[in-house]
Amino acid sequence: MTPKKPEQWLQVVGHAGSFHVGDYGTLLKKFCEGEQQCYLRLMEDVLRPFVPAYHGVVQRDEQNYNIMDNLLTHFNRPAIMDCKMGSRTYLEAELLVARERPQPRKDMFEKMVAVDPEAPTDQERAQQAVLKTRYMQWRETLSSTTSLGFRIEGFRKSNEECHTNFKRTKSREQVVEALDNFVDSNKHIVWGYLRRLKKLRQILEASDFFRTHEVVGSSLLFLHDWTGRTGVWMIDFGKTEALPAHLTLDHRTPWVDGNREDGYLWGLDNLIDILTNMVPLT
Ligand code: I3P
Repeated sequence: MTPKKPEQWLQVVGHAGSFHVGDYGTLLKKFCEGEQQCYLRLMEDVLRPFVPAYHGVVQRDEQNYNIMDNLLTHFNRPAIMDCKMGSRTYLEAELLVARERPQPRKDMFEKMVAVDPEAPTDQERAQQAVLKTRYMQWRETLSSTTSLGFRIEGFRKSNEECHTNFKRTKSREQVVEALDNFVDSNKHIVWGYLRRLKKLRQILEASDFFRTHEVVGSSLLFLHDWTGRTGVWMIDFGKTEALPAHLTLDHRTPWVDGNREDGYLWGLDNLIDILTNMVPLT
């Protein structure tokens, strides 16, 4: 797959049709009120330098869009990678809905058997459908989400080569191989990413926003180009939810139903550790 237009490679790993390139270096993303609330709060938080700047809402063809900075504009034909963070990819709220009003999905059954025909249970096979939470949990254990607290969703290299086949990328070795391919074995780029990720970890540990939100299905967007410039930003807050007033998260404690923990920092610790082991000791 070799997408040519910015619109195409922006959504290499996102929901098809969710994005447009806006004017003046902006990106338009299909409106989601929860995501807007997150961006508004993030603009007031210490995490602000680690998220795209938010510029409000615009309507196009009767569809509302959130306007944000297009992070790609400051790079020269960048390589771009999306890593979905956390040890869980569905909200506790989604689990509740699945229990109270189960709605098995045929599209997810089909996606499941396309990867592993043996995966569905007898009941799922009879229904030719699976619950979304069951599909998401299966995807988590198949990939590195459960074992490492993050997974590579896809990347596009500067030569326009796209890699999105990471559903079974689970072990540390497989992750290292994929990351090494993404950076073309360039240690300088790995160092750049490590510096940025360590700073991000420090800021996350101090962030009021982060302490008070369940951050699920959110990604880190990695960008680098031939000039050696690197950058990492937090994106995708459609499934990031404010916690009740009495509750805060450390994002490292393992999830048990009800504690709302998402494993985000545990995943970031593992990602930093993996990248650290890809470069020589100083
Ligand atoms: C999709 C992926 C998305 C999820 C989407 C899944 O599976 O898990 O994160 O969207 O659900 O279909 P896959 O990567 O295997 O294609 P959300 O994170 O927004 O829930 P959806 O089909 O209900 O949009």
